Amino acid sequence: MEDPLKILREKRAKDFQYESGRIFSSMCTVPLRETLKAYIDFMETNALDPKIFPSVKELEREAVAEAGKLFSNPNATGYITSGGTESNIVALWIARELSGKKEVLAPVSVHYSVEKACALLGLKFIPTPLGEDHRADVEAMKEKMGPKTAAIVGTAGTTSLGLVDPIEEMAGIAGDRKCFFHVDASFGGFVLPLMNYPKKWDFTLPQVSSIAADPHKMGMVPIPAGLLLFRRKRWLRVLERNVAYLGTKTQTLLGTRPGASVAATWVAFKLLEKRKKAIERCLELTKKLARGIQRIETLDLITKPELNIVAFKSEVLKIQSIEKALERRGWIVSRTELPAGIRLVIMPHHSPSHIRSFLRDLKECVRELLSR
Ligand code: 0PR
Repeated sequence: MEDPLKILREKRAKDFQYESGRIFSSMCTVPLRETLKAYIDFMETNALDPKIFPSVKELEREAVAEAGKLFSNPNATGYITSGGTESNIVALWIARELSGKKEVLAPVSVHYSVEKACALLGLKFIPTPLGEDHRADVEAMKEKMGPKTAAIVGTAGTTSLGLVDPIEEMAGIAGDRKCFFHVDASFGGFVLPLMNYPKKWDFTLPQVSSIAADPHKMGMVPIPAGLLLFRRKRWLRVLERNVAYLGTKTQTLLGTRPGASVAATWVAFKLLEKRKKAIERCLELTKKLARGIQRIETLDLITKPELNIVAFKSEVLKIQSIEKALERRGWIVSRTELPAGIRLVIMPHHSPSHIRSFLRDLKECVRELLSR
């Protein structure tokens, strides 16, 4: 019989590798050596069962405390989730339980997991328009808020353009109605605090109720790892279940959960300087890439990049043809919908030479498509 591990290796070898620099479609990346080591060391641990693994409980408490400090509320509570989707589901679950209301307002740019969470929780998802700057139109959102609004959601680092919604203005309208305000910083949460971002977006604003931020995106932690934080300790207790047969209680959506993700996230908080450097490199490369794209005729940036995402469109060429032409040259990119364009996420696995060769190929693609 052929060695099954050999078969696995062969299959795996057909995947794209982050290290090749050819993946521009992903918010995930190569984990830091230390976070990977922590992950492997805790591979068999289960965060559900602190009787067997007390270390995991301790590490989770410490990681949440670090995250609380990072997001300007040392008293925040929360836990390590499997990623942005779980965090968004649980935040809205708690909003529903606390408010007893059934409607959620979010700009159309919100990640699709918010609509999914609403469907799961029996909540009505009400999308609200964007302003000309592609960020939430706060006035339009205010008009749609009413006595049934359970929560509003803002995004710090939108999925398609990497923009930060006007969180401070949104906090204003949430405060007026004493409404739960969830900030999805799944992408931006591990970037904004390390780049001296000038605007307020986190628990500094007293109306921000919860924050999702994913270590498995810009935190350089292996998949799966998300972080969900709440302003008040008592809110998470709404979900508490007694697990009598284990002599424990849980406040999480999942039962068995990887302690490996907890250990890896804990280590990530100890590697602030390393991550800061990686982020600075990404932001520098983002500028280079954006400048390069601006110089290519027929291509236009959709917006000035705020985080490490560049998105461009074309009035002349079809987006799908550009995507295909790039694919033929071995590049993986993703798309934006509003407006139709190409999205490039610049991650720690990218180097200056990757950006240069991507720009060279993009120029060639455009030339090829124009000459057809
Ligand atoms: N919130 C925002 C703002 C997101 O961008 C995402 C994922 C989520 C929540 C959901 O997070 P999880 O996927 O962790 O549940 N956005 C990524 C993206 O659209 C997901 C992704 C990651 C897609 C890696 C592809 C990929 O290779 O890029």
